[in-house]
Amino acid sequence: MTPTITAFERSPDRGQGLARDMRVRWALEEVGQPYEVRLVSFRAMKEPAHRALHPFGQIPTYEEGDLALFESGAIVLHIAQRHAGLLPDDANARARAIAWMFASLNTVEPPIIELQTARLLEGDKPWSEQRLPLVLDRIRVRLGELSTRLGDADWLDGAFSAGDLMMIGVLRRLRPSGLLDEYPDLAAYVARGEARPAFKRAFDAQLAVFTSGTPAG
Ligand code: GTB
Repeated sequence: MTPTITAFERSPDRGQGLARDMRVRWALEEVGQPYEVRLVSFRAMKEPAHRALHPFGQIPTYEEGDLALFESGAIVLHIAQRHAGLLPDDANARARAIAWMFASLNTVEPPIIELQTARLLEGDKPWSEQRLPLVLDRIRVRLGELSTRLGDADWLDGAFSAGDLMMIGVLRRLRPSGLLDEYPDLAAYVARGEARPAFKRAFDAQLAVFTSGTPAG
């Protein structure tokens, strides 16, 4: 059965692939599972029909027969468990790959979201100038730790896994900030992920949504 995911009808990132449907698209491409996309507007996301799929009125969602899922991490884990290619066969290695998925979402992404909140939503507050360096430093601590663990390896734990997919998806959100460039090994890690054919197919698919909705000229 072909799954259907949801994505922004008009992504605020203007086709940079920073919204969370990108992780789901990438996972589906990695395992060779065709999928359909239903584009939703910001208004439609908050309506009952969409909230029945996603209680918080967000994207992405995933529908496959009787199953409806929300949360990009849960969706990618579901895809990785149902198809070969994103999780190792060895039980311990599989558990570690899943730990990296959680680490990306619970340990690395929160300060990155904080930075976006500080800049986009709180940039005009009188305390913003004092807060921003604290937030930046919290991200640097995490990036330094991640860089130390990655070392000279190509991927976080052996072969490329759903753990790398999620971590790279999270790190890509730092692109606009320039912070990733302070860690050339992490920038190279992200570039390795982006060089994967499955990533490119997913990226092009989400970019096509943006370009098809952009008036020429
Ligand atoms: N924890 C959930 C998950 O992992 O799936 C978070 C889902 C989420 O935050 N979805 C966002 C959303 O639907 C889109 S990805 N927002 C609309 C709303 O809450 O009303 C977040 C995002 C948005 C925009 C950019 N960007 O423009 O660069 C990047 C990331």
